[in-house]
Amino acid sequence: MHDAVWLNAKLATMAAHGAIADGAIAATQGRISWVGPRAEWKDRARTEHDARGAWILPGFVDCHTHLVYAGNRAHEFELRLKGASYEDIAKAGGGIVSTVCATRGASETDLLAQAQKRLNRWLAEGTAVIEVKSGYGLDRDTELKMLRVARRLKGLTVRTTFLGAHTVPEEYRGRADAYIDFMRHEVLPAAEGEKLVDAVDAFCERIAFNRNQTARVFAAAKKLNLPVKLHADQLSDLGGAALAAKHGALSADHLEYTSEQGVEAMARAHTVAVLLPGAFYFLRETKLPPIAALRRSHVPIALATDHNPGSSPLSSPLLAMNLACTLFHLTPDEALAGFTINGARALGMQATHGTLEVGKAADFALWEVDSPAELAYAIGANPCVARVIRGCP
Ligand code: DI6
Ligand code: FE
Repeated sequence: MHDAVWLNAKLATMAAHGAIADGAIAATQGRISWVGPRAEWKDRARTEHDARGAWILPGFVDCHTHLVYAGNRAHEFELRLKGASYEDIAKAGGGIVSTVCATRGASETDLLAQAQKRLNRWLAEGTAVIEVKSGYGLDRDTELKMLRVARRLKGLTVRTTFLGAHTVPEEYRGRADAYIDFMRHEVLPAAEGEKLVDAVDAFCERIAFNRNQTARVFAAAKKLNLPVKLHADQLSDLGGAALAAKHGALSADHLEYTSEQGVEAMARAHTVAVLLPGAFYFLRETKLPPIAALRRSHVPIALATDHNPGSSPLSSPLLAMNLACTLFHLTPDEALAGFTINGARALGMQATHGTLEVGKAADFALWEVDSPAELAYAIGANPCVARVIRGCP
């Protein structure tokens, strides 16, 4: 006897089963306990739901966000429209550092209320897992405060990533190496001590940290047995993707300036490519990530919103998929895989999320569309009619 079953559904399993035109999916104790064609469903369930012909997809996995922060950067948007570049603004003391100021000044309660409110948009669009980074604190108390807020978010599964190496704060200006040591020796161990960290990330870029500094952050993560990921080659080719691969990173993210060699290194290391079309669009970047090379080398491609107040104030997985298709020429199938199976891989969660398969979390969403491709096609529509989390509608 299963707890619940959904009948009269079309299933996009994102797994070996592929699409099932007339399917059934059952959940028991929060996990998928049966999935297949309706004609083969012979079991019974305590509750029967009629999906009314909706498509059921795995709950989306947004594997790269900076959801927790205070304030906004609308003013910088105006400056950029007048010709200033993202890097100019950062060098003049704006950018990430201005969000750091606002975030340091906000209480944990306020940060949580703001982030939870933002999160509603992801919930409404069928999201089951969201990754949330720190990195707007850059001091011990605020980094921990951000991670605590992330852990307290409700409505879906949250994965936290420590991004202490996001940029150098004012008080360490000109002393990036000392700052990295502070993060490695004090802040990361303190955060890990409170069990606030699921992975460690860094921003390897001209306006942030070099390869050597990034490698030292990775070494600290390794010592604590934490997986790593990297903001790599977003604004310039610093060899970030290859560095991430060398350290066995779960993912390398952005990748606009990544070389062929970087892609090959990622393929060998099974590092997932996380593409972030929101930042590409909002910064009016023109250099495309190496999509053809990624496909050729069979590097799994994940997509994410990169939601943050500076470079990607994007709160919609659906719009991110549309942008990935229009700007990066991904196919709708690739975009859907990017927010399901490959998003899960980018977080090391492929055993529990990303597909509709027996044993995985019963986290899925019902969509009123004729085909899954419509989810990547429509702009600004939200055809999500229901979300199921751990088997509960
Ligand atoms: N790359 C990004 O796109 C975000 N962080 C990063 O390392 C931007 C963060 C910000 O501008 O506030
Ligand atoms: Fe980011």
